[in-house]
Amino acid sequence: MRLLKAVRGGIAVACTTSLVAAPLLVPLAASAVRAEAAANSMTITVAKRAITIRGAQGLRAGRVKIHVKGKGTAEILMFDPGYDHADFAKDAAAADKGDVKALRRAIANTEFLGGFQPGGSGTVVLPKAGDYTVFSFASRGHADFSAGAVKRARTPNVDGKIIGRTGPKWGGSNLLPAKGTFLFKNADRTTPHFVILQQVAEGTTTDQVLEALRSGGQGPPPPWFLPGSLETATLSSGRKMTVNYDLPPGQYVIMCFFPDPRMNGMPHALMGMLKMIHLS
Ligand SMILES: [Cu+2]
Repeated sequence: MRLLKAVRGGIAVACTTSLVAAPLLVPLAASAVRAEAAANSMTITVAKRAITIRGAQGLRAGRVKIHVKGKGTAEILMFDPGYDHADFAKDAAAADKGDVKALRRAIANTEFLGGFQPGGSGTVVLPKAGDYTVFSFASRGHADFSAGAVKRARTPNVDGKIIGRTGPKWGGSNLLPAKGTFLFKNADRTTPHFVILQQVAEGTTTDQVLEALRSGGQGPPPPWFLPGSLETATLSSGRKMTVNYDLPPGQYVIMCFFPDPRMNGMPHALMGMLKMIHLS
């Protein structure tokens, strides 16, 4: 999971080194925090040493509003019986060093339910009453919480869709408003995915991006690389989340760097999971 971790840490992949580091995501802080008091919601703060949760008391399964603060992307996870955060952390570290068996084990025993980068917000769906864990590649800590019986909630209105499909490839909207909420759904039955939206110069092709990623990131950033960016946490097959965002208008490439065990841990973007969209 090396590349995945690198991206998570903002160190970024290949050509994107030094570039993904400056997300322009406008924090939706104030309004999100106020809304939290009333709804099935919580605020997660990711620090280097610890992850803390506010508002998880009395939380119910089903759709939960989440707001993330701090230093890293928060991932909501649900583990299979007999597998826990310690196992996951160990397998993730081993996978990071190229252990594909550990990568497979982590995927097989973990439901990735989504999450957000610092300043980000949206909704995830907790499938059932039970125990959940918040994890971040940017933190040594983790946080556990429990959810009660499923509470039915209205599906939020969305302005567009980003869909992971078997291939792996991207489906969904070609055009989104520059500010709004998108649905991210993983309809790929074979593997988890996450979303990185990276702004690029108008007219940039997926071939150009692929070439830059494969070149290994030596030298200055490519001229088409622009500052707008957003990332989500990972979703397992069949899961979905909604993501609030506010980005500069323009052309964006959608990428996923989740490592594929069938390809010896190659990130999906390098397998060609790239798509161009426009935000206007
Ligand atoms: Cu992927």
